[in-house]
Amino acid sequence: MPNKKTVRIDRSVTETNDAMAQRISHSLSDVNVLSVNIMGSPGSGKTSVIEGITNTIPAAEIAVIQGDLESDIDKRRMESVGIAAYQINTHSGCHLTAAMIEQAIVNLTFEHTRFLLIENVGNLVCPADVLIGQHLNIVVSSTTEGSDKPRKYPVIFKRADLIVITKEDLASAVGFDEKSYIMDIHSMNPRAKIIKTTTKDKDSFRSVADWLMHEYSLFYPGENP
Ligand SMILES: Nc1nc2c(ncn2[C@@H]2O[C@H](COP(=O)(O)OP(=O)(O)OP(=O)(O)O)[C@@H](O)[C@H]2O)c(=O)[nH]1
Ligand SMILES: [Mg+2]
Repeated sequence: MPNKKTVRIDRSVTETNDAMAQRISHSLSDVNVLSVNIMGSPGSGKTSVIEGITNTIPAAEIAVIQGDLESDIDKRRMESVGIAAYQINTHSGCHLTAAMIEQAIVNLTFEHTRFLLIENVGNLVCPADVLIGQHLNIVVSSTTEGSDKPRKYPVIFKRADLIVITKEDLASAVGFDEKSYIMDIHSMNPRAKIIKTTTKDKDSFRSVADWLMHEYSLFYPGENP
């Protein structure tokens, strides 16, 4: 009887990705850049959050990598607020990978950059477990998706350092149960910070910018923005 051989493709692919992700985060640390993986459902408001923080953090200090299946719509939105952006189109891929980020970084310049914001492909499942060289994870979660999302998609919420609840202006119209949502988050990820925003109040994004600047000061003491 022939010997059985097991080929562990998944494991080796993950190891290669994770090793590359680690190199990326170290390289960014070397130049005092904080990288943030921004995840959330399609249309949850990820790009709007990045636009919102430019009222507080100068656009010159932010570089953005945009991940979408197709189009450069979000890249152009970034450029219209003065942010240098690189668009990745994954075509059928439901998440970014470290190799994609490495390619993007080569094409971006980081002269005054302190924050590299990576808007992942809109999806509450696939991006959760794939390292892409981020120092921190933000999950953007809109009231219109429903307050049951943390319980249905716990992995991504457990990974979050910050959860931004967007579309606060629509919360009562869609019956968003904020109390149960926050209780669920606290039970699965007590260390996650939660911030509520709405594009109807531009000041609501200041707390997100303040959180980013605070995290920056913890990662790079003495290099405060
Ligand atoms: N009423 C309301 N609409 C919002 C708010 N934030 C975002 N939107 C709208 O929601 C839609 C999606 O917002 P985006 O910021 O493009 O969402 P996204 O997560 O980047 O979307 P994808 O990149 O396509 O996954 C847009 O029409 C926004 O104008 C908000 O706070 N209130
Ligand atoms: Mg977007």
